[in-house]
Amino acid sequence: MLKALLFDVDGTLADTERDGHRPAFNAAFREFGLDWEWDVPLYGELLAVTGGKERMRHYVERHRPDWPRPADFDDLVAELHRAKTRHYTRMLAEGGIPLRPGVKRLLEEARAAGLILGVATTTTPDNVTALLRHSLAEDGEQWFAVIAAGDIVPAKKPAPDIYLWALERLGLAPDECLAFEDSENGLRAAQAAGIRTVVTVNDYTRTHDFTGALAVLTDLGEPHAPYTRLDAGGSGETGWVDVKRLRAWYAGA
Ligand code: XBP
Ligand code: MG
Repeated sequence: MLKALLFDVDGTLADTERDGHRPAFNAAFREFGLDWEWDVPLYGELLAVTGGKERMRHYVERHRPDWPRPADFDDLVAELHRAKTRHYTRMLAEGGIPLRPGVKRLLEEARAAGLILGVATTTTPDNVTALLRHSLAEDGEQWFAVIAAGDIVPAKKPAPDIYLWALERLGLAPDECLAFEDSENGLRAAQAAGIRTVVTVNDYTRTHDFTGALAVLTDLGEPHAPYTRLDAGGSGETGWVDVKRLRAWYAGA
């Protein structure tokens, strides 16, 4: 029986990467006097590495091999990342980044239907709290029975660890849940944990390989702005994701 919905955050609940995380990284680089600048296409490449600290290390290795690394490079990365989190959460508090279409509607409906809600993300816990508070509801954090985020597991997506951690906390089996993801790394993580997954693509991820997803959609859709289904299983279908539709997909209808 379907008991819980587990949500990725970045790219799934909101389009946070291009206009949230990316400028926050750049603001941190400027603050530290670094001439690193992540433009939109470069950031798309860097997203292959999940986790902000891991992404910065990867950038230096791949794109700035001649940059003289200080002896305390790991400390610098940690400091940069703290600054980036500060910039990012301030951006959310100041104007917010809106939730994607259908997200708030589905969360409200799922709660009312008695489904358990959870978060499984590689991003920093403070970022999740800020997004839920400023873009969902003042008490948005309380809507979720578990918030699995950041460094609580050492191996980030596509490793299944963050999902396995959330399942253990909830005391649920993978086949009692559905996951929501926007990226191939996210889908692989959920699949490796044995959780069937609905994918909503965005500009950075629409060319990813989503083989094995339960459904691949433009977004969750609203009655006045329906999604288009992109996977071969239901290509061209339009609609909006509600609990009834999720239960049908879950049951294999
Ligand atoms: C999200 C990420 C994160 C964010 C930045 O991936 O990869 O690294 O880009 O967050 P997913 P931090 O949506 O698959 O969870 O800087 O806090 O790591
Ligand atoms: Mg994501």
